[in-house]
Amino acid sequence: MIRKRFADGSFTANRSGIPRILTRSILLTLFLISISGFLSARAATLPAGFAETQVANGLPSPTAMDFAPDGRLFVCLQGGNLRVIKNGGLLATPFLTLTVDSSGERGLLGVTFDPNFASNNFVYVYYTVPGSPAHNRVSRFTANGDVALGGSELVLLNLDNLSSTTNHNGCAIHFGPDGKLYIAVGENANGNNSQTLANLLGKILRINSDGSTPTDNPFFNTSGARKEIWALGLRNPFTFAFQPGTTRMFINDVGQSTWEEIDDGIAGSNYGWPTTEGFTSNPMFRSPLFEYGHGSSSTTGCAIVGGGFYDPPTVLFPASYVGKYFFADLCTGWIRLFDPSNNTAADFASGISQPVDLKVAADGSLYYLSIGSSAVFRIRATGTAPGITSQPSSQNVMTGQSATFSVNASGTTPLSYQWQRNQANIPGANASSYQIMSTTLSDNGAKFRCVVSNVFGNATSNEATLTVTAPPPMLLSEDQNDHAIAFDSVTMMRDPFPLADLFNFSSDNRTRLMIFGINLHLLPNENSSAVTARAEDAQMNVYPLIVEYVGPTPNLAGTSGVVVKLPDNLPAAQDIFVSVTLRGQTSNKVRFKMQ
Ligand SMILES: [Ca+2]
Repeated sequence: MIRKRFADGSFTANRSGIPRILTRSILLTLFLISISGFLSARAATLPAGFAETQVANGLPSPTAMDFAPDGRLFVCLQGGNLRVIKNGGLLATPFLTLTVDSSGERGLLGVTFDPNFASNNFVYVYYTVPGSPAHNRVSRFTANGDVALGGSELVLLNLDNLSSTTNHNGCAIHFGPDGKLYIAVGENANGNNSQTLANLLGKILRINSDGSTPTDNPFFNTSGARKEIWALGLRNPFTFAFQPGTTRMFINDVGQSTWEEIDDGIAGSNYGWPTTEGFTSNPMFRSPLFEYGHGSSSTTGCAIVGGGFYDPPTVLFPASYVGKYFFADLCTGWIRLFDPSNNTAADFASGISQPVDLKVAADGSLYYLSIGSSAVFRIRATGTAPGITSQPSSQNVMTGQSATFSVNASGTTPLSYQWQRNQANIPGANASSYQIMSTTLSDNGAKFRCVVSNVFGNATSNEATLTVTAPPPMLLSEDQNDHAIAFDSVTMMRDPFPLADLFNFSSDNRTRLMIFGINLHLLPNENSSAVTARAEDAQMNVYPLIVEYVGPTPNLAGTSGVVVKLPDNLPAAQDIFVSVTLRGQTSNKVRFKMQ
């Protein structure tokens, strides 16, 4: 229905959208496929946590669909039948059977419902009226239950006569938040139509629901302009959508041979066709918000179809989908998701056989209409947010040892992990386990937790506490005994260790002593006052020692020197035992003797 037409006109389409020139060979192929069963609906490829079901099939050459406010789904068939899917089943009797011209891309092409449908039962359709010449028309019918009331047609707008060219009819119709009926019209494969205000082709039109023209239309007072015109410069705006709850409108304009466009629907805009296609810096034209090129990849295609903002009354999909815009490509069979906040698009579904329309349902599921499957499908979210199944455990380690925290979580994959330390993200800590290779006292007391996420939500683990304990300080003694290794002067260095003469103290015998130990490293916020020292004599009398200095020993990695001032009353000529205490842990005792 929306196939490209090349300049030489040799590439027209038949009613199934298959180029007529190719019909004979394709028909044979389809016959062979059909008898082998492959023509039955194939499943789309969906992200993890999504599933689809076929809602109805047996819908030949479908063109568009829309939900009635009561939840019934109406499907336009190109041949003129408007079918109804109600309570999950396709009703046998069409709502309406129109006599249409269904050659090429013509036919019954659009349907929508009055904002006050619940009280007035008005249904609006867009179809091609047969004749010489033919023309497209927007009419209103009145529903009587599941069928149209006989004789209820009210013709709202007859569009300009068509040429003999049967493609680019546009066709989407929707009510805007202003209660006006917007109509997307193709340019009948004549680009000149898009730029003239003298006809309605290649435009977005805006009319009142009774067919009259709103006086605030942008060209209402423009001499020579058709007053229904709301925007121009479009090629084949096959689908468009309003964002629920806003005035935002996106128009999908099918491109010729290079770019497919998502255009920002703004009154009075000129979208540039046929002067430009895709992004433009020409100030005369409104450049698209998004374009994608032609091709057969997961991000390219040939005809943009189906627009739907994910803003349903009931949100079924992950919250990250809200406010984004689904669109599809007829030829490459994918549905992608456009993010209006940054004008980028992401993959969603693929492997669909010629999608032609899509709609977000009130229950939050996504429906799409497939020409290739002659069917309607419903995509729903089945995924689950993460749940923590195994919490990280608190760890007790000595300084220098490693510590590992681990979490396990349920939920739809892929799961992503972010470890936090004291509730701040740790850069790069994005696995299910987090390890500190060598703990230090600065890690003591830190709390670790993990936030596990997927598209359906996130879960935060309990906090685990890391307790790091330093080994107790130990004073160095001579090999095989407890005689202190010590200097009796801070300024005097002796060599080799251990001291050759344990009793060779300074001349006053009351000066300073430098003893050596390990596990006496001070933290950045500590100074020598963190270390206390004491001496005991043989009678168990205790002598507090004044600690004057604690610091690393030059050229002897891992050891610390502690300078203490000896008190005057320390007895001579007997063994004195000295010990040090750091952070509540007291060292061994080492002995020395004053002469
Ligand atoms: Ca354009």
